[in-house]
Amino acid sequence: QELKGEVRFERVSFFHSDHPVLHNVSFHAQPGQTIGLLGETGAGKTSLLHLIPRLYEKHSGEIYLDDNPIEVFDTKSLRKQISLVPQDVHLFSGSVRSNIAWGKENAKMSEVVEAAKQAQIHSFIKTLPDGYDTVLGQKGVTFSGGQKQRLSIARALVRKPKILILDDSTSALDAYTEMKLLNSLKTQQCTVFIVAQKISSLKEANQILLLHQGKLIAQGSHEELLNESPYYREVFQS
Ligand code: M5T
Ligand code: MG
Repeated sequence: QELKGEVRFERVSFFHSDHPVLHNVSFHAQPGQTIGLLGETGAGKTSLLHLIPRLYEKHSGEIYLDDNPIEVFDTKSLRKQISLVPQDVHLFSGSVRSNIAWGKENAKMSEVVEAAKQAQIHSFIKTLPDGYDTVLGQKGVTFSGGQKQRLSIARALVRKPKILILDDSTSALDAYTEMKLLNSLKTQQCTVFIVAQKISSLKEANQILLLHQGKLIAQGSHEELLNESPYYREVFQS
């Protein structure tokens, strides 16, 4: 089935073996919205996001995608339409182009370039000795942390996902590059989930979900949370 990008959690709880990780989490993301996730290390951000492409099977409560229970989707078609940029970036020692097209080997060159532009890495690639044909690790070409992150975001975008999950994927970007990237994502017809450590990365999000020890302790826009949540103000403001 083709996704529209709506995601709804209703009282979702989740355990890693016997360890409680998420407790009674409810939220509703509309197609095209940007949803920020904030919370201390171990709060459950990655676990919550991994439920969306069904990387974990057993949860209680309900998860709906476009009003259908998530269980009706087969995982293969789901993962085609949901791109997840994991917390740890994996690049291999092939060309820049093949790294971006990884998992979508039939991608046209124009699509690869478009994705790289959206991910704010195109102009850097143009400075490499062989451009998109440059092989990572050869001719002394190495990527910085932030360049790796943008390459892996380009890899996610080339699949033209309906849901894009950025799990701490912009942590190494400067504020200006991050803002340009998030603005370019807004022009996609795509729901974006973004984990960040700083409020400044999430100011423009339609909703921010604030997790604490597996519980959603606040949710709303930046302005709403500033007014309503002392924890938000104190812990993440800097
Ligand atoms: C949430 C525990 C982890 C933590 C909680 C992946 C995984 C996690 N956990 C397990 O017990 N087994 C596992 O296989 O679950 O972890 P998270 O969702 O990874 O938290 P986070 O993404 O908010 O943290 P971080 O550090 O990425 O900001 O108690 O031990
Ligand atoms: Mg995590």
